[in-house]
Formats: sequence, C-alpha cells, structure tokens
Amino acid sequence: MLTVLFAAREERWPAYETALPDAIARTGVEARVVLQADPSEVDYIVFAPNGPVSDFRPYTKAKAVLNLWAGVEDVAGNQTLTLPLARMVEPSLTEGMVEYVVGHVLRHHLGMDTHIHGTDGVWSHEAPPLARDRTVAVLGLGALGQACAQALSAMRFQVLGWSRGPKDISGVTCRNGEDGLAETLRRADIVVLLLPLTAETEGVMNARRLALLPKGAFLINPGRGALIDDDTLLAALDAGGLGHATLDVFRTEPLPQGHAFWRHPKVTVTPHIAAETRPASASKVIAENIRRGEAGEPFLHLVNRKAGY
Ligand code: NDP
Ligand code: OXD
Repeated sequence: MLTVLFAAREERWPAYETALPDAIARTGVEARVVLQADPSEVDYIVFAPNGPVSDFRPYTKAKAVLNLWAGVEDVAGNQTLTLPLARMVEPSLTEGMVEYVVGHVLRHHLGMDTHIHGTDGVWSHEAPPLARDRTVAVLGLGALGQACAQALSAMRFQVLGWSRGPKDISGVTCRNGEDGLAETLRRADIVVLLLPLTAETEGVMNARRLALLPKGAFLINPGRGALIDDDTLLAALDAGGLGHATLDVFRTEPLPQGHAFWRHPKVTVTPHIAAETRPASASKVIAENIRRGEAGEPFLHLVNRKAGY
C-alpha cells in the first residue's frame, strides 16, 4: 500500500478527499492519500504552493512531487528538491484558460466597453473589424498558450505565437528568439501573455518591447505578474501607447488594496481566476503519474528544472 501525501493548503482537501483516492484506485494502484505522514514513509507528494512542505529532504523514499498548479516558479528553484517534479496539465484547466482568453480578446475586439458604458446618446454607426482583420499574439505556446492560439485561430483571428523553441501549429504564425518577439509585437493588436515565470521571462514585457506594439494595443496577462514591471506598464498606459491592460496575475496576490491597478481607467483586474485546476480531472492526471511511477514508465509533464518550467 503506497502513501500519497496531500501537501496543499488544508482548505483544498475536501475537494480531493474522495476524488483523488478514487482516481488512484481506478488505475489499479493501492494507495492511501493522507494529510500527514512520517516523511520517510511517503511515496508521492501532491504539492501546491503555501502548503505544509517546503523542505523535501526528509522524504527519502518519495518517487516524485506532483504539482497541482501549472506554474512551478515557487517550487522549481527549491534546492532541497532532487525528486522528479511534474506540473499540472489537465483538460479543465486548459478549457478555463481558453474561455478567459477568448472572452477578454472578444471584449477588446468588439469594443464592448463602449456599448456597456453607453455612448451618451451618440449613434456612432461604426462596426468593429472582423476577426480575420485583427491580429492577436500569444506569447508562450505551451499547454495553455497553444490551446488559446488554436481557439482564436478557429475564430479566424490572425494569430501569432512566440515560444522559446521553434513550433509548428496549424493556423498560427510561430516565431522564437529576440527578432521573432520583436516581429510578433510589432504586428499585435492584442497580446496575451501565457509564459511561465522564469529567470529568462521575468520582466520580459519591458518598456522597449511594449513600445514595439502598435499604438492603442491591448495587453492581457493571465501568465504571471512579474512578466511585466508594474510601473513600466502604468507608464505605457498613461503615455497612451498601450490602450488597455487586463491583468489576472500580480507580483503580490491578493493585489494590495491601495495598488494603482485597482483604480486605473485603462486597467481591468481579475483576481487570479483565469483558469483553475479542477479536482476531478486533476486527480486523474495525478493518478496516471502515480501509476506510471509504479510501472517504471516516464512521468507526464515533467518540469525542466534548469529552464524553470
Ligand atoms: P507550458 O510550460 O506548457 O508552456 C510554456 C510556454 O512558454 C512554452 O511554449 C515555452 O516555450 C514558452 N517559454 C518559456 N520560456 C520562454 C522564453 N524564455 N522565451 C520564450 N518562450 C518561453 O506552460 P502552460 O502553458 O501550462 O502555462 C503557462 C503559464 O500560465 C504557467 O506557467 C502559469 O504561470 C500560468 N497560469 C496561469 C493561470 C491563471 O489562472 N492565471 C492558470 C494556469 C497557469 P517552448 O514551447 O519552446 O518550451
Ligand atoms: C496555476 C495557476 O499555475 O492557477 O495553475 O496560476
């Protein structure tokens, strides 16, 4: 009988208490899932940031750390962790992100704000362009970015994508490298950040790169707050280069009460709700990785610790 330690915040436990043991049992593996155990007896650690485990050294028998989050910036650099680390890739998380991104892209594309807030009796008969005449750039073409890019392409937007390595995605013009980023930004009416936070991506949307965007472009950031410097972003909005920023993630979360983003007329704040790991589907992914570990098969969604994602 294996011991699986659920090392996330305790408030998450009720959602997994039945779903996770059931999913593991369905793979044919016998395991008990517990909130506390003698570290030397733990076989797998189901992990989330701000949970009870930060020092992995006592977990001498463990075979893997299975992260409940897609982002791993809080654990990838942990020097006490020598075990394989898997991040979360699951269909409901992806579905949620696609819905968030498509929704916020459409808000800007259709100019919905003008009509929602009213035009003061002015009958301005100006139709928005069609999606095929609008260019959306997705920075980060991983599990989430690729799904968003493909959904936008299916709606006939002109979709550009940027990633670390080369990619070939049907309906998406993919680029990589510094020149590829510059070319992507120069053409983007709307830019979506779905990069992980790593040493290389921190502050990636700096003032120089923001200035490459066409005047009035929209930025949507459901990636991580530190991909962009707050003051740099505010300066670009105030100078009029950037039209609007829709932000789901922040350097400090919850976003502090007094932060300028809350009241800025060109900023929309959403409270880190773009996409969420859903217990039913996430439990299946964790269970499959435990099955793989027991069968000696390679784990799914392993993090490249050197690259940081
Ligand atoms: P993946 O690891 O699957 O994809 C990351 C993508 O970013 C890859 O395409 C990768 O390139 C690219 N990338 C990484 N580093 C660089 C770099 N230096 N330059 C250019 N491209 C780079 O991640 P996911 O798609 O699963 O998730 C992305 C992020 O979304 C998460 O890390 C997390 O921060 C955020 N997130 C936010 C949520 C929310 O609710 N707001 C929910 C879930 C996730 P390559 O393909 O070449 O490796
Ligand atoms: C994640 C997130 O990384 O919710 O999974 O941000």
